[in-house]
Amino acid sequence: MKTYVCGHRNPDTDSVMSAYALADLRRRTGVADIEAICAGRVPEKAKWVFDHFQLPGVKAKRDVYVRVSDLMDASLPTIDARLPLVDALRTLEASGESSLPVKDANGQFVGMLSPAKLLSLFIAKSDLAMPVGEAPLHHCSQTLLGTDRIHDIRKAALQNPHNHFPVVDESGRLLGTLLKRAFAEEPPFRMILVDHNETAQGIPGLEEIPVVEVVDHHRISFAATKDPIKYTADVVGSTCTLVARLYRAAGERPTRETAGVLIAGIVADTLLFQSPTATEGDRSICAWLEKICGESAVSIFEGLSAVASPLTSMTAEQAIASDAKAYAEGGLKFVVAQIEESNMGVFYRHIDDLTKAMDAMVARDKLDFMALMVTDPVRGNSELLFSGAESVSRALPYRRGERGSWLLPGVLSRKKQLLPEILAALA
Ligand SMILES: [Mn+2]
Repeated sequence: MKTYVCGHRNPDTDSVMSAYALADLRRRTGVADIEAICAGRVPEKAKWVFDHFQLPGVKAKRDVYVRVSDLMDASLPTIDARLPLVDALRTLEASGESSLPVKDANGQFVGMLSPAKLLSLFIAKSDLAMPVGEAPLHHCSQTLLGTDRIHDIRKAALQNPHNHFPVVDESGRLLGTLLKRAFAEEPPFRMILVDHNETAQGIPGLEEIPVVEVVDHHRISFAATKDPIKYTADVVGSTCTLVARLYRAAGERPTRETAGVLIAGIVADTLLFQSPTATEGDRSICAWLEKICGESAVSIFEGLSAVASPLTSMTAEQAIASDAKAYAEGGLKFVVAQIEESNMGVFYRHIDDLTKAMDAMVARDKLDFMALMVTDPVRGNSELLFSGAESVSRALPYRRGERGSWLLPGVLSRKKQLLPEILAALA
């Protein structure tokens, strides 16, 4: 059974780093098949950290939906169409199944071998040395693609009178067999969530897979679970702080590289402890990690800050989407995106494209409004662009600057500073 460790959609550095480091810890403490993944594109800053510490990094995955190929029964044989029918029937008998798929010399699926279809041959006392491919095969069962989502094919398959479904790839090559009873089994994956706990913010498909652990520093909005799970939450500046504490609690010492990964997550989320979300707990665990890593938090933060900003390396829409969080509060659907940019001149040059992209995203996603917070971590300020629901933007306690953006002096945290103001404006 595979366990994925995954942060939120539109992943940030803390999300990716905490997934990587927690997977490493859980592997050491006995979870054999575990993999850190990234919900969508791996952000440039996270790539820099993995390159800097010469680590393989994490795999980007679009979703964790269970696919037909994940549930296929690999132990079931497939039958070569050139095999004498009598030998094919022996294979079928030995398998204990009532039906097995047959493939031709090129691996193409040709039909299902099923005794009921062969009765006419027995009545006519035909020669059972004939190649099985020339015997009457069963063709009407549902053929599945290995990439089909179980979610999409379950209903039709359960209504199908057959219990054996041939699985093929896009070119019709036989991959194996899916048994109907596989639908009744538990999904073959487990999830560990880091840096989020709301299903809506997680990787698509998450809702179908049991969550066995959560490590997070956000508000709790987690669904009731069937079984007890591990849940680690605290009011600290970074999920990596919590993961580092888990290492300590388990009596484990991260490697030099993993300590660096954890430092990167901490300084990225706390903006080198300048953010109001930063706590003494973040600072003290970071000091422990610096000793193990041999590199300072300041130098890692500088390395991260030098990575090209989304505003210069992406289109306006990509830059906004790279860290956009969706909310539904007070009957309104809205998105609050954040971009870090230590050169506000770059932001001013992009105000027009950003505004256009936001208007288009509001219309396309049928949002009530969208806010984009552009944060200058060096000077400790943010500016805000707003699209949609003017009643909300007017109710915010901010002044509008000469370039049309709202000025948010001293505001660094979307979660702790901006979101409460938006929720108050909605009320
Ligand atoms: Mn975080």
